[in-house]
Amino acid sequence: MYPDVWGREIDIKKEILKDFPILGRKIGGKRLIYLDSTATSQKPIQVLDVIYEFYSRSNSNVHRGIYKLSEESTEAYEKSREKIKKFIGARDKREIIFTRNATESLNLIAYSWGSQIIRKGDNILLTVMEHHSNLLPWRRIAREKKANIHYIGITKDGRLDLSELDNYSKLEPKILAITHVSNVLGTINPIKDLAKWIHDLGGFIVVDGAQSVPHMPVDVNDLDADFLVFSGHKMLGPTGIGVLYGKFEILDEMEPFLVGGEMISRVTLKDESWNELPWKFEAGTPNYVGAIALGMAIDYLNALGMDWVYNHERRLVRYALDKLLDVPGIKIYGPLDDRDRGGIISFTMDNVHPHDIATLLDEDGICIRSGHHCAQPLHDILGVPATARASFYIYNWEEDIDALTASLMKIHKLFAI
Ligand code: 7TS
Repeated sequence: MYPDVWGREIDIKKEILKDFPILGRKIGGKRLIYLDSTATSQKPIQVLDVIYEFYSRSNSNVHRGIYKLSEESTEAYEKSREKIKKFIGARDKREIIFTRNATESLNLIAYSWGSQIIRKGDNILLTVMEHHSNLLPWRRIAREKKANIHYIGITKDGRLDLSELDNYSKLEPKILAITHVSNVLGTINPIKDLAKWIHDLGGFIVVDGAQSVPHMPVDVNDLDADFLVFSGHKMLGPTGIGVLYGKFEILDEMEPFLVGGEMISRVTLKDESWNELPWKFEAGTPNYVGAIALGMAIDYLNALGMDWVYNHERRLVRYALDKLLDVPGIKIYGPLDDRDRGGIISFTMDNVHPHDIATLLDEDGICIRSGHHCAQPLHDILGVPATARASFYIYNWEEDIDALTASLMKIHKLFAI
């Protein structure tokens, strides 16, 4: 039992499951068990309703009309920005830029700011556990500017190898671009310590929060992150809406990424000047309905409380690690300690390809992802081309893990030599 926002005791499990219509679906006659929230989360009815309601009642473009509908749209859009600001502990709502997703946010930072501050011979520090989205934009800018890329490696148990930091200190990296939580290993990285480290060296930290912001309390001021990015669709929101947080003084100095409508202050036939923050970075008609629906997703998460979300997943991870380690032939990647691990478990099974695992689990209604999860360099280091990955969110419970374990036991028997 759990107190709801009004302090009533409710059965939280029933309440949550009732909010996700898709989870009532059957796959091949079996209950749908969704264990792929790292790729994208499911959406509660409250978020779906906002989208329908908004298009049915208030739809009109933002920041343009001076008629009632347009004022309503603009107000709802900007209110959502305010909610996001509070959710991640930003100081000023001008520090919140709406983008399409984490990938676009990272490209924006690398393209606009990276190209302003990176010079020939500079050092950019990444980690070997980055998603391609936090790897390729930096590699491109490094190639263009003739800068150097370096990678912090990992230990055998899938944590960052912090013993390498002394060597990197000597290089005085200008940027450390790092994921908060690995989408393969589940490792939660010590961002606060690393921010202090890079700031003491005169550099900046870009935090990929795609797998942290949906799952745990994140406070940009506490972390002292210069930038933080995340995607709405991984945190109960719709696709096509993402966020870029940046410290005001940095964003203010940055040149825009895309140019065109809405991001200007004045255009003549000869020259132009840019709009104020945050609109300088929001060229063209934004996904305002997506932003408003993301605001509702944040209301939903806030009603549960991010501490509850984090503790719920941590309990599931502990339970899953214990259960899965009992399946013969299974190898789990990443830390086996639930204290610094998010709700993501990648694994392989002797004699079975991860794609076969995913296909066979699908026959039991269980959705997991298999492949390299857009982290191919990390898989090279792990020495496997692919892994199977189960991941958890607020609508998963121990019975989902029991079902996963039972199916994996069956698969092991099928392939046992
Ligand atoms: N960074 C991390 C750490 C991610 O896990 C992902 C998506 C992204 C960035 C990119 O997010 P997007 O919304 O811009 O696509 N990760 C995954 C995954 O692990 N499986 O599917 C998408």
